[in-house]
Amino acid sequence: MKKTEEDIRVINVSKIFNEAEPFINLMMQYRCAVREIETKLYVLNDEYSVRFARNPFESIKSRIKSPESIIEKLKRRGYELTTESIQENLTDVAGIRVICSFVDDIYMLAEKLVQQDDIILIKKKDYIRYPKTNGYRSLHLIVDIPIFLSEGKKHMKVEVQFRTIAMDFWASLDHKLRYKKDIDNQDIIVEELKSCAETINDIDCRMQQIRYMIEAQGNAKKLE
Ligand code: 0O2
Repeated sequence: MKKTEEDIRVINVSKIFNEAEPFINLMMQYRCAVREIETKLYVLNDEYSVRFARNPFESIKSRIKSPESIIEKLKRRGYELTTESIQENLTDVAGIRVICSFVDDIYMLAEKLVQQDDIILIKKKDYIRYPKTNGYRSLHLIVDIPIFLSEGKKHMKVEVQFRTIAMDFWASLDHKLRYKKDIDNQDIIVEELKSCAETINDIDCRMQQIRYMIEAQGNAKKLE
């Protein structure tokens, strides 16, 4: 089969690990783990749309960390550049971002996901209840999920980030700031972003209240 430019790039970078094939295999396994989690989330979304006529999430974005970012993170943290080291030391090679309309749906989906008996919750960081000082809000889970390969079962780690649409909008702008050097008026931008984070939090709460009000009316009508 003809190799794509992307294949060639991954092979070249993976040579740094002195073991191109195991590295490529490992990336394939992380992709499989992402698919497993995505399927679980889509199943929950389908169930809620049929049973309760609503979708708990709006969209899902998934990514496998690029080989360059894997190398950079391992080096920065002083770890070996091996496939074993990737699995032992990095928990965000496979990443899924779940974008919801309402904060309640974030906690509901996260709970339903970790309740499933093949999932093990390794770590939870609740930056919604406890936002970062810059204003960043999201719920992060690191989960262990088995994938079933021809040679047997393998446990993989996946990072799942849950955010509202508004939190995602904020985080993508903040991300640009974090990766751009030499920005003028950095202090003003940081303060402005912090203030926007508070406004967004307020809007998320108000949207949630509106939904409660609409749902309460719907329930009252059913009882009439
Ligand atoms: P990228 O490019 O998005 O992948 P740990 O893994 O627990 O040892 P880490 O990696 O700091 O430490 O974990 P944490 O705090 O859970 O953050 C992981 C990811 O959350 C980041 O990945 C970002 O995607 C996101 N994140 C965390 N803090 C912020 C923030 O202040 N602003 C924005 N926009 N995103 C944030 P990466 O690898 O840093 O980046």
